[in-house]
Amino acid sequence: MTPSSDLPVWHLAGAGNMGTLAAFYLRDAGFPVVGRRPSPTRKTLTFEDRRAPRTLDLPAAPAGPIRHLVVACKTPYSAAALAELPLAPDVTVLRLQNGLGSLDGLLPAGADLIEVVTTSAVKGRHPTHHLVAENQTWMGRARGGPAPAWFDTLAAHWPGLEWAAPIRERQWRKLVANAVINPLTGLYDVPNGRLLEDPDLTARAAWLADEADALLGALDPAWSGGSRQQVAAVARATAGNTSSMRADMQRGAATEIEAINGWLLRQAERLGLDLPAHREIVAAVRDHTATAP
Ligand code: KPL
Repeated sequence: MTPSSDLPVWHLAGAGNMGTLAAFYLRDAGFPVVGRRPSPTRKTLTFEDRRAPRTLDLPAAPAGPIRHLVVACKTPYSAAALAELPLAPDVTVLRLQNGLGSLDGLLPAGADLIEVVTTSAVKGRHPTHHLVAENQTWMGRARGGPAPAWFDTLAAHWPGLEWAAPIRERQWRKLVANAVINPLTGLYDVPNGRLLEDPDLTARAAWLADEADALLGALDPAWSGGSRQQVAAVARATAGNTSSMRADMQRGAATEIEAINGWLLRQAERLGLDLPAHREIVAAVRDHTATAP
């Protein structure tokens, strides 16, 4: 499809695995997509099935205010990625990140923040990214509300994309899966499925899941709980995977613990609740990161 000049131009902050996948779908939908690097970048997407590898050129961003932005960097780099970006006062932001609250205080008051939750998986490193699983993706605002005008065009080119109004339940489900699987697999340096096989890890996972349910139930009495089972289902479906936090810890990179379990702890503190399992695991991950070679 040929881009037309009245289509939104999407700026990409964070051209890692998920950001690159989003850029391909946006381009397929006919939207111009530009990178944040000073020079043009070429990306390659490869597939599990027999589809031929595809390429995408991300031109450098034009000058002028940014009205449409995808934020897909790892959460610890959000502030750096957004610093000095010329955001329009009413910028639309697609947040494609783990955890919650990573853009709090970083966007203009009039920004339209659209949260993205996906069960698709992409692996690899710039400039080649490999689409491992193309599953479901939901977009929506925390407060609910209708889809923007461009959404249907994008959904026609983004397999499994749906609008969720509101999206909070999906976010909380994903958050709990990440809050249990990611730090445990990172600290013990095991694939996700090990949580179902090792009795000690299964017990620790249950403790983390139960605490998350207690907190989320206190935040919203309509929360249906059941996180032990939900987390086990995700661990089963991704049994052979290296979680993103395990991968970060293996290469000594900053982890997303503050946006995942840290978010749960901040909510608990507001409500005067203690979450000892999450408190301990956050401390352990911080220690690990601080002492990494
Ligand atoms: O989202 C994930 C992650 O690794 O960040 C899970 C669901 C745990 C799959 O690995």
